[in-house]
Amino acid sequence: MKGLENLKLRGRRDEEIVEKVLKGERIDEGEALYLYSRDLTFVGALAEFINFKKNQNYAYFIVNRQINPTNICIYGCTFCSFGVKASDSRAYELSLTEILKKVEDSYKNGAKEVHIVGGVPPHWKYDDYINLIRRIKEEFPQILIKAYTAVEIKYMAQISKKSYEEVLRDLKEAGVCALPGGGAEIFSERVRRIIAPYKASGEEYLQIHEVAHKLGIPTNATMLYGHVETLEERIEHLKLLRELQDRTGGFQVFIPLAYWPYNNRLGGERTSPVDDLKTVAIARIYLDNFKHVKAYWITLGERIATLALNFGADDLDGTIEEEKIVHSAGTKSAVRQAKERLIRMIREAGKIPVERDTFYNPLKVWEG
Ligand code: V47
Ligand code: SF4
Repeated sequence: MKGLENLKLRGRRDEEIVEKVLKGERIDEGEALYLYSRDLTFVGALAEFINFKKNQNYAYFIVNRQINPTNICIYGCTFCSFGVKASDSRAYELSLTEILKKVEDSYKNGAKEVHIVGGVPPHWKYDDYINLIRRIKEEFPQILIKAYTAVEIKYMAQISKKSYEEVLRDLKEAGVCALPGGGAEIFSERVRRIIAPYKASGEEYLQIHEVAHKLGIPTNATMLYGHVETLEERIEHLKLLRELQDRTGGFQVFIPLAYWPYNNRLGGERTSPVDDLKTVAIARIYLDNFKHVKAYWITLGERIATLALNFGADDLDGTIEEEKIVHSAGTKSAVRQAKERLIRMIREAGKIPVERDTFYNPLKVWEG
């Protein structure tokens, strides 16, 4: 990739940032914040320069299936349109047989991964969480299981009186190979008091991911943006992730999640395309110790997700098959994508599609 010589610089601050990016040095929090005031093409060019160094022209996707076993949840986060009380007419809970059938269908269609995340129901016992994984692994030993957010893991530790380490060891032994990044939202206590006062705190989220990394379980990291947080609070969130990644190297990917404001108590407005793309790009520039940034097409929509591949993202997530969390909050994206469509989106962005597994091992490259 070319250098950044054609960029229009607006002053000393721009020069300093460009110099750092060219030298592969990290930018600080003040610079990350400043980038939000710059135009999209400027931050996009810097982000793509870095993305190219890390991933060349490749962009990834996975054939996977998301399973949300239940929407019953004790936590009542105000931004969430998915979780409901057990007494709610919308409450559902899949049986083990139904879940295994979903995994079987997807497996037959070439799925390499199941992503399991749900509400936290008051009646689930510790063994329910563990047995679900064990049964999937027994029936489909080839499929990779990315399961349970830090929120669910904290709850499991609470009800079993086990440490995070013991819970994570049990999950690993049962068949979990990676943790998804959900539950991070925004780490700031001020924001959490408004949007998620009861579930695992930011500090607990980070502790659980750190323990997972020490046990050799890779994890993903997310940030839910576009509700009541300030730009400073977004950057603070990224700072905490970058610091943990410096200590462990266990994060595989960063996933910015655009907030959808419908059918929940928090309400608000949708994020703008410029904000979405800047957030992807600034994350790509600031998180120099993350290899991958995901453009999650469910929250971004297919069009912005495709564009994001030219603004620092190198991964689209996957075929998904079924998604309830963000669809409850109003996203108009499809619930599934054919593999061919993901390949087309990546090609449209001028990148080379790579089908991957959960760990970003390439399974097939569509060169040419
Ligand atoms: O933690 C909930 C988010 C997350 C809304 O690790 C909402 O590969 C937008 O984390 N608007 C769960 N987002 C999903 C998640 C995820 C998804 C895909 C891949 C991976 C991965 C992780 O969904 C929750 C929350 O941050 N969410 N409500 C909403 N109204
Ligand atoms: Fe429950 Fe998760 Fe929704 Fe919070 S975001 S209410 S923990 S399902």
